[in-house]
Amino acid sequence: MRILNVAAAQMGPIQKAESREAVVKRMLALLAEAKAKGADLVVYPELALTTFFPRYYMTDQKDVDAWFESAMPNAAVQPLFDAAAAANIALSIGYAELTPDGHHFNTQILTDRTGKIIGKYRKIHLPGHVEFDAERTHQHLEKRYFEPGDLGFPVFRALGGIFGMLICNDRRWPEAYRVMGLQGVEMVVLGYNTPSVNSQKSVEGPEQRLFHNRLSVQAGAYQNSTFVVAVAKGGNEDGFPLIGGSLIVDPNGVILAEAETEADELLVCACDLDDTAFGKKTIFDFERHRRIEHYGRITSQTGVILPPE
Ligand code: CDV
Repeated sequence: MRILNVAAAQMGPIQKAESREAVVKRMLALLAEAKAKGADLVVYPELALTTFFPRYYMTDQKDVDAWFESAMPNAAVQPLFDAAAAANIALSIGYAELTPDGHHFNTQILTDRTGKIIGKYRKIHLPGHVEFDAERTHQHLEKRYFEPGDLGFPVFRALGGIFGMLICNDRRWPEAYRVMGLQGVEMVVLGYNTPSVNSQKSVEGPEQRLFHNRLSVQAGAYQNSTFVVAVAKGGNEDGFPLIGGSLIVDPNGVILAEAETEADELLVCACDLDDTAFGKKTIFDFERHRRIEHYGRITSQTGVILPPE
């Protein structure tokens, strides 16, 4: 048995005017609860330190850069790293990363139990658009503010297991999970900010969004025999509602825990990483059953959806 107590630290809304210091206080409260419940790892959402700023159209790069972190940890976040290290708890946190040479990424990190960053993932599937789009009910400008991640889908040996990270829209892409599945991933941690209504299809509301969230997380888990810990930022951010629905799923695709609110809420599950072994040895034995000669379209750029005749 390799038991890991994982905590999904769902966060309620963060308003535009809220400071990082105020947000970190909330993250510390979730960490304290996680410590009391014996957590080994606490996972926070995508862009956990600020409101979901890609909904705002900005033209001045200084205004954009104000949402980014040029160091991690930094003064505002250091208390969280210190408290986690004192509690012997590892962290995974999403934030907007500005690199020393001026690149902008939507990033998730994994620390060890001492607060040392041992893994980094930069979001690859950036949804949304580059320019203001009046056709949409609300804007989603990730393509304007971030570059696609340049690190691939790496996995990291940590906490006695093999960990990978995804960020939000990535969870809808089976090949993103698969690349980590092929590296033996045992737990995928991911954060998300999913608007409650599809900006391009307003009949698609929260029920449908929650359904697709569960569907993509449960399928990713089952199809790669891995735990998946999916953590939302939910609730109403300055008039823009986000789904909650954080969930922890086992390697059979079964939901072990699911958030009941759209507020700050902690889910903790004891996950036996050895439970990933059966599926990996049997149906998902990639060496024996994989047929890569038929998968060319995934990497050849020839995938097109044909219009109806
Ligand atoms: N932050 C995201 O990547 N959100 C997308 C929305 C825009 C569809 C998501 O996949 O949830």
